[in-house]
Amino acid sequence: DRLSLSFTKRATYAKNNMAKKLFNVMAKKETNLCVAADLTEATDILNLAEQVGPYICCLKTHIDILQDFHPNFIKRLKEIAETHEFILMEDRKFADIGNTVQLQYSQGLYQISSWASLITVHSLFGRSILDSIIESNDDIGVFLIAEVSSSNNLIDEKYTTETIKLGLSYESSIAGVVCQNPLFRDFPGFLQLTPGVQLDSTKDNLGQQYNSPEKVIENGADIAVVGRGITKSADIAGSAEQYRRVLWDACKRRISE
Ligand code: 6AU
Repeated sequence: DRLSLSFTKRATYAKNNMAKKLFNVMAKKETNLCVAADLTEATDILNLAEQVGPYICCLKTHIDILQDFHPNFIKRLKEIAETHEFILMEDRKFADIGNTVQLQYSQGLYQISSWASLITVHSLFGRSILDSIIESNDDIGVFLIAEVSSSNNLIDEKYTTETIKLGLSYESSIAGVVCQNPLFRDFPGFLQLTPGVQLDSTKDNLGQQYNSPEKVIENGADIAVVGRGITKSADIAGSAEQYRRVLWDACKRRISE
């Protein structure tokens, strides 16, 4: 059962390079916190990255919400990621035919394939979406979306099960799965990324649903994504440190080897 294994041990099971890297960063920095940098100005994201850097394993962006995107922003973000040893994830949630996804992934304003170590991908379009991404860049860690945190979403059990199967058949490119439940306990090389995490709230007014840090770890999360719980806090660094500690303590309780 992956839930009882240490992250150092799980790194040895990972077939995907980025997953290996992520496990090792998590173990070294003692954190399973990923911050969702959902801010619209470049300097705000850079300031956030500097403040939360010491406490996170991963910083997740939605690059297309930036009002003032410039390639220099990526250069600076990469420097901060290197200094604080965290990994960049672009939460693009690709969902289209292979040809279009290839263009969205490697062309356009954002050139995602040139800087994001991790990306999110919908399983909806099947194998061709993964083939097209790997053809553009085989040194990528993909998180496949198997479940979502939004209320009244349309994903059913079959879709979730088929998503896990698809992921398992692309072991060397899949870093893990975005989900809310422990769906793949027998595959210690995969990471479970769980969003919808907040200490002070159970929902927002647009369908987002939150669980506590303890609850998501109990539900199998290896990495918890926290956005507004941290970005809206008056003390960003203090709040990131607090989420890191609560998540890590909860995680330590389930690890026995
Ligand atoms: O903590 P929040 O609600 O401020 O932000 C949650 C972040 C957002 C969402 O785009 C993302 O997590 N997210 C995802 C991801 C990571 O793919 C899936 C999902 O089911 N729910 C969700 O909120 O950046």
